[in-house]
Amino acid sequence: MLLPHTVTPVPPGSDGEPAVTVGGRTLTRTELIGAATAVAERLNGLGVRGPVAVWAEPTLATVIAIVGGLRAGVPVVPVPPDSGSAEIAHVLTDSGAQAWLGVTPEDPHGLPAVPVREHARGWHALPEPPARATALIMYTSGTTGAPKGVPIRREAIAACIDGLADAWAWTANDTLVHGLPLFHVHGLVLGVLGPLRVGSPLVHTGRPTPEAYAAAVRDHGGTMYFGVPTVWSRIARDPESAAALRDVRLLISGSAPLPAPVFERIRELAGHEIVERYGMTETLITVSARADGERRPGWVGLPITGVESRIIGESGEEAPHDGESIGALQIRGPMVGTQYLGRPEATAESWVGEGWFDTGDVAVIDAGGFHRIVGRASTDLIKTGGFRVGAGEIEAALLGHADVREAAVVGLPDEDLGQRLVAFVVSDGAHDPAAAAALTEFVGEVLSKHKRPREIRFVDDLPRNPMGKVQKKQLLAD
Ligand code: MCA
Ligand code: AMP
Repeated sequence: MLLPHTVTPVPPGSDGEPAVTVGGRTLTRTELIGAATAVAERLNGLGVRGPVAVWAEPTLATVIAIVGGLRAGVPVVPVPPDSGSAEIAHVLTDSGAQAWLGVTPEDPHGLPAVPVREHARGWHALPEPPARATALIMYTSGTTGAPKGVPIRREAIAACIDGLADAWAWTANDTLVHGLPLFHVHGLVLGVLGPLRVGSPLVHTGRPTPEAYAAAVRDHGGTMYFGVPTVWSRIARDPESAAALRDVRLLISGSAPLPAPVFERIRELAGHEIVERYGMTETLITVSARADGERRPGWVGLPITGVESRIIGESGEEAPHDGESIGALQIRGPMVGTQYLGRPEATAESWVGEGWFDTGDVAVIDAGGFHRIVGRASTDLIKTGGFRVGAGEIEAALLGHADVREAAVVGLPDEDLGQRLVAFVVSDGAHDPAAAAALTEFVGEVLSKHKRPREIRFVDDLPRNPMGKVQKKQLLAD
């Protein structure tokens, strides 16, 4: 049995079936279990009990490393392979990572590396770690400061995947296709551990391009597709690729709001109403439209099995579920996390008692229980191409540059990315395109490539209120 809390037993007779295909190369379930068990045996042999970092490139070796860590009961910390120096150092220190598992970055920060061998096999029966044990530590941005670690329990992963399997009628007969990064909940928990638990093969396309999604229907018989809204809006602009998805079973969107025009265009071109679902790193996926139910553009569906939700109005009282009243969305359920790693204050701010998590999203719920996400309470958490980025961390990175005196980052509306990172900068240096490019590059070296501003606007000063606080609403109106 492979990871009973996170992955179900192999369906009878399916050992030789493809389990995971990445970059055109495939491992059967037997091969994956053997290779991951060899990793787990190695970790046990070396006495590694603490967290292990995985450089989460989209490769078979990454999948083996992560499943191996889970088999050994050692928390896995996926590190974005486009991370800059400060971000890697932060994630390693904050998580207390003891080793790299598999590939290491250029600067491994003094940590030892435990090799991952694709062709090694181990067959020991390993004891199952407790259901409450931490499977993954995932890093996610807040409005200010460095990203926070979220410990994700084995039982939370199991509850999330089982709830989604029910909502989407997801079975071992499906073939899941996506090309999302393996260092976030979407691509990793849903996108890799999901198919392993359900028993459906995974085809990872490397990058989520329209052409690759279309080709996976022909080459692999894909039936279920995951994408962030940017992926679906690119497919909506590529009629040929969209038409290739006509006969698949389900198209699913999440991580950011799916624009209604994209929903409509995909319906026209592919004959599908996209299933939208909502979640967070801290809660995993909690709300979704159902495969056998209504899919309403602009709405994210119903709580999945075991989830309770409520909206809290400005008075602090629960707002009615009338489809119009707006409130702060709070969630609780078996897939919801319990804390930010080593941050009791931030934990107390977001976990507000009795298991309720305050999402920071503002929502409406209708009488039938359908949810609509209206927006975020803070303009400082930005979603760009489905990536969650804190304005504060980019501002801090920019202020680390010798020329920068002041910086304010906002997310401006963008047809392709949902929001586009724009930095307003007061600089002592040159105010030309070369200086802007140098600042962009600087952010990419310190943080991650996907946190680079798309645009730098040099200004003489930032709009501030009498208290000296930057008026971001004014920047957003620019
Ligand atoms: C990007 N480029 C730049 C800049 N930004 N160049 C200069 N300056 C910049 N500021 C470059 C890129 O490196 C790339 O170059 C080219 O421009 C195009 O970039 P981009 O437009 O970003 O497109 P992309 O690289 O194709 O990426 C789009 C994407 C990506 C594939 C949709 O954003 C993505 O993978 N998003 C998924 C995020 C995700 O999984 N989120 C889940 C978290 P070159 O072409 O040379 O490389 S949310 C979650 O887990 C919860 C629980 C949930 O609900 O799901
Ligand atoms: P992350 O922790 O990176 O997964 O980001 C979580 C945030 O993404 C949520 O708090 C929402 O703001 C946003 N989000 C995720 N799914 C959706 C969706 N379907 N519609 C609107 N926003 C979403």
